[in-house]
Amino acid sequence: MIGDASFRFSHALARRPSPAVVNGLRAGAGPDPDFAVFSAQHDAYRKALSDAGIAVTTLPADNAHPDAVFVEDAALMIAGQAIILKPGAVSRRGEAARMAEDAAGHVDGVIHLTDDGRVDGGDILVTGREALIGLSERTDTAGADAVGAVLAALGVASRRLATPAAVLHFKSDCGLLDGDTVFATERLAASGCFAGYDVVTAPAGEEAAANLVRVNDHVLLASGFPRSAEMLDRLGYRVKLIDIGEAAKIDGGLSCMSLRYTRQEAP
Ligand code: CIR
Repeated sequence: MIGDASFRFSHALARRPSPAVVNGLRAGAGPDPDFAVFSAQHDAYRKALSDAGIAVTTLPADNAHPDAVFVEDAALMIAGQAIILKPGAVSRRGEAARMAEDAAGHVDGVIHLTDDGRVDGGDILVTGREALIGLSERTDTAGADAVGAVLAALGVASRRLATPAAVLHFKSDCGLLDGDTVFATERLAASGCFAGYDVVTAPAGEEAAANLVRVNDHVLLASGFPRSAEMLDRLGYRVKLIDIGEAAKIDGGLSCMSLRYTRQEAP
């Protein structure tokens, strides 16, 4: 049982964007992000985590990997461990080794996946009960099963699910509101993958708002989605709007710019 540990955290790792971020991967042919604006938005993002009571460690930029600012895809932090993942995009594979070095010292242990396969952290939603692992263009069955086996050894149940077609990551379409409640797009919720959970559906046309992040008592929501903000506010959540417009140009969301975890206290 993960319980509130799925959204209550003491610490986070974030990586400063590098100037190479302008070359980040994107599905469409949209414009490059502006490095200076991206950096300022990243500063505000980290401040929002701090305001929610998180001690944020800012890792140095990784100039060799344009997408390295999206740290969530390289590791899964759970139960005091950093599970080092296997990013599915060829240009992102080196991010995992770098994250293994950077995460050591912040967690009790670093676990490497030994099996074949590919898995991005953006495809893993940890709820209060289990880890939901979406198969996608970046995460294959072998990768999902490899993470599932490690999670099982840590006492965490997991399920393998489908990500809607043409959606980058499972979590592009959902975020956790509390251990039993998810905010999700209609297209993802319609798959039935959240049966047994309370589901708040993102308003039509605001699908990109779905990747919100619950951190302690705050819900971080990308700005520009007024109906989502109003809906969540009405439901009693403390919504904090964050402008991540530059990250969005290269398909980045809120969850992917930090690895949130709880530092185990020494006995
Ligand atoms: C990529 O395509 O890999 C990056 N440009 C964006 C990754 C966003 N990661 C995430 O949503 N977990």
